[in-house]
Amino acid sequence: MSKRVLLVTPPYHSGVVESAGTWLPLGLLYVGGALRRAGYGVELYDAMTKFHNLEQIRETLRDRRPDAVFVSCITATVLDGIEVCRVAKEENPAVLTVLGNTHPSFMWEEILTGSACVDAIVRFEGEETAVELLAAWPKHEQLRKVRGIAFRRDGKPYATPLRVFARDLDGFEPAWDLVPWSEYSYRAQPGSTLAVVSSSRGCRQHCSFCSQRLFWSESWRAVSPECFVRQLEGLRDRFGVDVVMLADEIPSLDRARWERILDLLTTRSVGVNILLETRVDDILRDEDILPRYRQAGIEHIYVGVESVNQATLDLFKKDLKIEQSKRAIELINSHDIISETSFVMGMPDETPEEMERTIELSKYYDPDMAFFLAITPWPYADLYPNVKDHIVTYDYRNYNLVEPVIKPRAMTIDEVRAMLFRGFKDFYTHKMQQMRTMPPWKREFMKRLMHLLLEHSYLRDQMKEIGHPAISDQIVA
Ligand code: B12
Repeated sequence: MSKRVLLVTPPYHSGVVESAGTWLPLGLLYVGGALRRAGYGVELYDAMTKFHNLEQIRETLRDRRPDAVFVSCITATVLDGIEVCRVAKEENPAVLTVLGNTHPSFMWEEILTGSACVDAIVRFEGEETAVELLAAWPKHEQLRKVRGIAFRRDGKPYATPLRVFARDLDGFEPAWDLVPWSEYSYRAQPGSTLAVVSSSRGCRQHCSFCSQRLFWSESWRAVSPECFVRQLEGLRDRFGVDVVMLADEIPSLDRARWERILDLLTTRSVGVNILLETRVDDILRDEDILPRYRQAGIEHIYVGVESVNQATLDLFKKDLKIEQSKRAIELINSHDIISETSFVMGMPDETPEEMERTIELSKYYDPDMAFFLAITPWPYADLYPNVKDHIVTYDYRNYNLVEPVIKPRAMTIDEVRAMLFRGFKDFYTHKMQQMRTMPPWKREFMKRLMHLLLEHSYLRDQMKEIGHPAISDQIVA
């Protein structure tokens, strides 16, 4: 009988992005699709979305009795991912436990040294590697021939040479039918069915605080426009999906391809709302075709501004000027699309005055939504050596862009936390004054979204802590 694999998300919550909706684990679904095509039995268990705790996870594992448990972990979720493996081994010592995604890809040695409950790690792109790993396990001689994995050999962590990324992304298809669709919704659009989809993989930008350029080895590959748009139509027709978040780092990198996608979405009246992230310089480049973005269904664009201090931008290697970011946000706003950006604060040399300036300038930039995030030192990112002496906690659960992990020379951690919160409070108080002048659909959207953030996100508690529940009351009023 072929092996049965359970795909699991770690039971982790940091309450930022998750507050706006429930998001399916696309990476695991891609791996699931490849495993199934290779003949394995596959089930999905999204413990994170179900808000299950470890005891519920234990019961589920007892019930489903998989031969292998595959867990997806970023840095913030890795400790909980390892806990899932521990419980799986307690329930069945013979189960194969495998981790994949960013953190294990880079930190395989640390994990295999410290966590006996993890058997193997799939490094970087997962589809082909996962299939070969399952076929080879547990024969060490065969495992050594599988590219892109790490496991313990003679009791010591051992990694095989890396795999070349697949050339044809059209050949990969997520196991969409494993998804319990009624569980995935975008709360800002009540009654919606939400999917996360991918039209390209990789990043060529050099942002030193981010993991994604390194994860994809500076490459960028794309699904063909026809295949991507067919996928959206399939999700709409088979599962009633009416809103999608693009998981791409930069979907618009290749302008000709991007225009073709916009054309197909429009001429075929796909009718699915699209949320995406892109680069400031792509928005500036596309000024002449921004009306086509809107016609194609794009209703929300996140651009990474990160800092308003040019020196910090240079350290982050963001390669864009403050005025360009301001202009990109203006363009998004003027095309009736929701604009969102984030401001990263808490670098070692940052002062309270600079943070205040960032908060003031966030209003000058004027996105519809702003996030004030704590700089987080992924231990494998280029920025790490510049900030490592200022780290105050090595508990990866705090590495979530919410909790400050770096202490600036001139501030305490509590002061940083308070300043991040001040950013939210000042920005959204200011935003509320503007809401009256927004087009009606945007105003309604903003009301719902701000209410959600303040009711469901980590901000609500902080509001109470400092005795300022007024913002959410004003929004719903
Ligand atoms: C969608 C998304 C989410 C969804 C996650 C849904 C889910 N359950 O997976 C939501 C919105 C909930 C989310 C939340 C957060 N996210 Co997020 N998210 C993304 C995003 C935009 C896309 C990820 C994706 O689907 N990629 C497409 C798939 C195809 O690629 P992939 O995931 O890498 O999967 C491939 C391989 O990694 C591998 N693989 C992956 N998992 C596994 C598992 C196994 C067993 C195997 C064999 C292989 C394998 O195979 C896959 C196919 O090749 C990325 C940014 C980006 N552009 O990638 C950020 C990103 C992953 N998120 C990030 C962060 C920080 C967070 C939050 C902590 C932010 C916050 N404070 O809210 C939270 C954590 C919440 C949580 N509980 O997990 C960071 C992680 C940084 C890091 N290196 O640790 C990223 C990279 C954003 C960034 N640029 O900083 N996120």
